[in-house]
Amino acid sequence: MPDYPPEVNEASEKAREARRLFDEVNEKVQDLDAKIREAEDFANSDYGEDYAWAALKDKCFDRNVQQYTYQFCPFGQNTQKDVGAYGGTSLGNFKNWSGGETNKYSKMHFGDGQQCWNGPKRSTDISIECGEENELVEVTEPAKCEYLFTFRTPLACTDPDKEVVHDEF
Ligand code: MAN
Repeated sequence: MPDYPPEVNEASEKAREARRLFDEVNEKVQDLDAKIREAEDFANSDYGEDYAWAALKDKCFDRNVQQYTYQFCPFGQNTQKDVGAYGGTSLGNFKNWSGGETNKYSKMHFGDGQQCWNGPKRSTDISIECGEENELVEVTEPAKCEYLFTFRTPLACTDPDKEVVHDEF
């Protein structure tokens, strides 16, 4: 170590400490930024009345059909994977609820999946039914690279508390 004058040593020590503090604060800012983005994403998503459908966020459901494992990830990306293969083919990302005005939450549409050879980008339509458990019960491909999943979930069952009560006379 060369012999620097004490003021130089002091200044360089201060600079080191300032950098350490900066890195510490910077890391906190990045953490907070990520949390803000996550909260904004959540606020901008449609999880239905009482956010009930948020229970399926970050969950995925599998079903094997012939040589494929199909995976349904409700607000994420669906995939088709050759049994035993690594990775998979994207069958689309969640786009929107597509049950129409009367039954919006009975269907989901996924689009912009992996391009089909001589065909469209892969897409999935999900038909959602009432069932005792969350389960992907059927997978078909009605048209080339257009997939149809049937998903059962207790979330699609009518809440007895919310059923229309008819006046009794
Ligand atoms: C793969 C799969 C099939 C699809 C064909 C189209 O084999 O994704 O589901 O029909 O590609 O070429």
